[in-house]
Amino acid sequence: MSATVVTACEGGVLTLTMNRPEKLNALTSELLGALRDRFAAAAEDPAVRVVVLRGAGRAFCAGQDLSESAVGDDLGAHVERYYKPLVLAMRALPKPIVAEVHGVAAGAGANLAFACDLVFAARSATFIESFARIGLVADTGGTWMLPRLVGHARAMGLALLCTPLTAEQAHAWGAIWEVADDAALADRVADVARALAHAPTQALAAAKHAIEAGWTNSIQAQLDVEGALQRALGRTDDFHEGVAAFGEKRPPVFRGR
Ligand code: T3D
Repeated sequence: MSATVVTACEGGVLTLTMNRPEKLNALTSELLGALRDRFAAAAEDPAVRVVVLRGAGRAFCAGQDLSESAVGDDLGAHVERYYKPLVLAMRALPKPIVAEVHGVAAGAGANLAFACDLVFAARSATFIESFARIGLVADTGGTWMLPRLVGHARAMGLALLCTPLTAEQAHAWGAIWEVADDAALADRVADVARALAHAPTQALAAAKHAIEAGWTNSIQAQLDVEGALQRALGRTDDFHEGVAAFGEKRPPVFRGR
């Protein structure tokens, strides 16, 4: 197991900590590969019901490690080999991913956060689409995700001007779910992750899948998606438990099945 990603799983919550604090968790091939492997494993592991992605030290992630030898060789091959499978694994994961962002999230680090399902940021955090500062285009799915999150005009401003986006602004623009006081961030994310780990996992997976599918579907196709998902969910133990608990006026106990 790679120490560049510290892994902890407790109570259904898998916490992945990017762990190169001296380099603001800049993404080496090893770190990227480890993240991809952890997300792939999480998909198969019934003990995992939610994933939290965070960074060690004073930052979330400073993007691609610019000192790595792969950089400058064939960046397209590097994107293909590491970034693409990582983002696809995150988007396909049938479990929610929560980003806990503090300090700076720059370049691929920012877009890694935006590829998560819920982003919580410390009030002092900043997101920087810093790619053009070094002559690159936003990657890690940023050109797909940003306009969907903040709209075309703001996505263009972020990509062309590389202006740091404060957590408050990111929240006001709808790019992230919540801003927490710096000292409260970890506890807030832990509370939310715990709640998600006790939620009906398959229903959350269906919501994630359906909302993403809706970006490209017609209303008719999307209604079909919803119908198919609802058919499957109607046969889950968690649906029966949810209805039974409602009738019995007690909190439901969802097992993710
Ligand atoms: O290969 C491909 O597939 C291409 C894909 C590219 C995807 C991308 O992510 S491109 C964008 C890459 N990231 C950046 O351009 C950001 C570079 N970093 C910065 O601009 C600044 O470090 C920050 C604004 C993020 C933070 O500034 P500050 O002043 O808080 O910290 P610092 O002093 O600059 O950094 C602290 C250390 O981390 C420092 O190391 P040192 O001098 O103490 O030994 C610095 O060099 C290192 N560091 C920060 N970012 C990176 C990095 N080392 C390697 N790669 C980095 N991206």
